[in-house]
Amino acid sequence: MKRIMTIQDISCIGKCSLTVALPIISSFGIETAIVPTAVLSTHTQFQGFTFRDLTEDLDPIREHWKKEGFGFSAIYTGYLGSERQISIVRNYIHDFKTPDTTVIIDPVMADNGKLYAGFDEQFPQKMAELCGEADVILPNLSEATLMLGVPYPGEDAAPEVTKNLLKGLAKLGADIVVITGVTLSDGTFGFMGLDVKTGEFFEYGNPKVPYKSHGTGDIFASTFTGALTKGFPLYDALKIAADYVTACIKNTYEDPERVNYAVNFEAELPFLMQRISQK
Ligand code: PXL
Repeated sequence: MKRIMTIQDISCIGKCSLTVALPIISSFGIETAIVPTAVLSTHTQFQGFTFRDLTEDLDPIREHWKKEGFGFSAIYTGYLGSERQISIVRNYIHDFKTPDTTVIIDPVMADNGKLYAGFDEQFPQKMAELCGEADVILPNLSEATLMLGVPYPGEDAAPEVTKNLLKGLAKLGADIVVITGVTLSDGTFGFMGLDVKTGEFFEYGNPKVPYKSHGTGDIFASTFTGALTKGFPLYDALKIAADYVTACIKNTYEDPERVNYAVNFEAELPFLMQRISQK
């Protein structure tokens, strides 16, 4: 069985980071090895969340895994709580990346043009440096602009603006750069990407559902990581992720009993399974 390492926090309530990465990657039939960076009572969109920093555990976990000789098909990182954790992640990549390991970095730190609570203004620069270690990066528009130090153009940014951001991100060093949550020229909503080696742009979108919630970036990145590791070609893996996220948002939008802090990703796991089986 293939094994993916994912490094991010546990938000006990919030349906984000590890609490979506684990079920989603597992549903691809892939072992999910978790490196929990922190335990929070909820994600940071709530007031008064608790935060147990697990930084001190990260090096011992890495050392033990090294000693045991564990290998990984992919290393996927999401929310990291501090600059120190970013340097520790570098050590994980250094120790476990082989020619058969894909490094996927989702530089989770912002939405709607604003950094999440707890991050200082230096953080995006450090995250940008970490992105140089990745094969694939998956920022949203806010994260892309913060890492490039340019103004946030808003969710309805013109496709030409997004293309220019992709050209900027290409300089960070990853082979494939993708911006999620963007409006395409035909009015659909999805992702735009650039294959840095070939200079080829690509995009895919679905009709926009007028509903926004938290955790959708993590669902996208987890699904993409699972699908790519399962053997789907890059563009197909991105499309599966976009379709699943759209299904989750739509399901939530139509649910009169929805919660306002996350999407109904559980209810659409059968859709994801069906989508994967069409390989
Ligand atoms: O979904 C991204 C995310 C992950 N982890 C934590 C968060 C957020 C977004 O708010 O607060 C702790």
